[in-house]
Amino acid sequence: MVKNMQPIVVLAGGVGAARFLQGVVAALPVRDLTIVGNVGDDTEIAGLHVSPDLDTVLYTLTGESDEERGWGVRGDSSRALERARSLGHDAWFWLGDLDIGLHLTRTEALNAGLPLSAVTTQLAGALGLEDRLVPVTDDRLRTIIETPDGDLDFQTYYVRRGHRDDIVGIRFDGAAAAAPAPGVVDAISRAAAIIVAPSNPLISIGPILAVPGIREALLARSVPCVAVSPIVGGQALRGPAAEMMRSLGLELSPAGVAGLYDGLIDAIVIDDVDHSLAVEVEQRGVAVRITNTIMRDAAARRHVATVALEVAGIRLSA
Ligand code: FO1
Repeated sequence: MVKNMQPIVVLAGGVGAARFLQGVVAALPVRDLTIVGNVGDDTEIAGLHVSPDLDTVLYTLTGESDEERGWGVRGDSSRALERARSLGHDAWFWLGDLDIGLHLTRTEALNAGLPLSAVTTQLAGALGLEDRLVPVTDDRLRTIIETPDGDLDFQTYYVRRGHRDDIVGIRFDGAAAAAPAPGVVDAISRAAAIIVAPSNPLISIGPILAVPGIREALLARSVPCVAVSPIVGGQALRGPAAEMMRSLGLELSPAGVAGLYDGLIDAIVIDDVDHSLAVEVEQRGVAVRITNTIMRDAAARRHVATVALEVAGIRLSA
């Protein structure tokens, strides 16, 4: 990392963001990259603090992730969970053995009083992450999915109940009282560019924007902020974004995404299949770049990242 370089800040959720970030890292061998991660999905499983989105980014960028699933450690075993299940533990949330090792370490450090950002830095350093990964806040923030039958915490909605419930609302418990983690606002304020990764705008980027100070820092920017649409051809690239947006009556298109980021982004990268929507997006005052955004392999991830960085005015060396 080169000192005194202005950081590039990426607001990131889970799998889509992690794959995009692989592209960023490949496109920018020399960089000062700050990844601001979502913690709304965080959960406690049998007392262990699990941070799925932070871990997905961490495992992906350190080459450990399970590429097919997108989360967890590649080739991980499940002996601990099988043992626990045989002893009566209700194992609805799959935790591999190596992953449990990380959760034990994180939980112990948190219980000893270390903030999540410091623990994340420690874990990232130990696993060899070269970039700065920081949770948006050290405070407790949890995404709650409001359904006709009551409130569900995010992982109960998503994993335990298989995201089949209708959604009447989404809220971020703890957000109003949360403070940005150390360095987050500073990184946004000093950034050369800000990128919103192709993540679910409601439950991945939403919790980040809900932390007081983040939206204000973004609104105060004098550098480009560019989003990559996670909605392609009326579908989400991954996860439940499509059914959530539909449930809430939101327009399921890059224009709908641009609307959710109203005032916060200057440009959005959309997929070739959505080219006819460019005018509608531009009418919202957001510039559009059209390209193939499907991030199937390393070359495709690098391509999407390169385009987003170029749109954000970042010059890339050949
Ligand atoms: N997703 C599942 O669909 N089922 C699981 O059992 C599961 C376990 C899990 C454990 C650790 C982790 O970091 C992620 C895990 N995920 C699982 C994925 C996670 O629910 C989602 O990736 C995010 O929370 C959505 O962004």
